Amino acid sequence: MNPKQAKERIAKLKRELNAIIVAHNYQRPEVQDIADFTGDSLELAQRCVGADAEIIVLCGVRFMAETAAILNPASTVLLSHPDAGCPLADMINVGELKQWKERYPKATVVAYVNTTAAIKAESNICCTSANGIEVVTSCLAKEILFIPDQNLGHYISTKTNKRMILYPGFCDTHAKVTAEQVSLAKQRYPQAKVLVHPECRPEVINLADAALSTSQMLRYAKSCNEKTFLIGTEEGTLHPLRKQNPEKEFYLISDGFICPDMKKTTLETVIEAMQTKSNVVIVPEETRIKAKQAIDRMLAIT
Ligand code: CIZ
Repeated sequence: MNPKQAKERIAKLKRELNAIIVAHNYQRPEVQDIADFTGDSLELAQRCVGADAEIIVLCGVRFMAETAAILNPASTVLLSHPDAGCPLADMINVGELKQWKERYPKATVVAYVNTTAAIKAESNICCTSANGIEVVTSCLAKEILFIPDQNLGHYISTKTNKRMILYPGFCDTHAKVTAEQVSLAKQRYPQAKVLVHPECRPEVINLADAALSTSQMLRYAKSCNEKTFLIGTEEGTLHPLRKQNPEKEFYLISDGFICPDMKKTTLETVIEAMQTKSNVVIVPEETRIKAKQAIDRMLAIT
């Protein structure tokens, strides 16, 4: 099937199934282009709330599809590839979280959305890379147990006055960027604005002009007068950046900024999931209700 046929097939399946397709900014360009809307995980979570669709096809990774299922119990959520997971989300399990909670009984547990539904259900409130500072600042407790991304947690700790206990998880893809790569890229494009994701290492963030989620990068690039940008996040983000700003130039800080799980989804896997109604994401009701409370607390302040 060529790309044109694949797109037509997807459009037909969407009508037949009363489905919507949502895609993360890290998806392949052709997958982003067939989506009803794209965004970071906060935007996807918000846009899915009350979605008037029998089926939501989530082009992203499993924790994102779980979030859509938690917020939309009346819809069936299909993940765009059965094995699209998130190594960061898998770095903490419920047993480990319970041990950390026992060690820090007074701490409020703030869970990055890159966690499983079971972990969200054991947490007080969720956050994303776009609203982490707001969420942590809103917590009454002085002590925050932040899970599972230590780099995002460290970045938030520099912007708030909380005592942050950081679980030692990290994103393989963002951890690859080094301060040396940023310095080299800046030598090549001295006038460029450097935008990195807060999942990057602290020494990388220190060299950047801003640490932003992907949707914040999109807003920043649009409103900034600068014409050249060095980007420190997964390469999929270059697609909307370039599409929305054809007069500007965007370069990755270094090659190899690719999340293998995000790239598992193709137009063919989307068709397969829709045609066979497979990869249904099911969150047990007890877990869903508890996880939803942590997500709702986040949405209420964002
Ligand atoms: O929050 C998200 O969706 C992630 C993982 C990255 C981003 O900033 O879009």
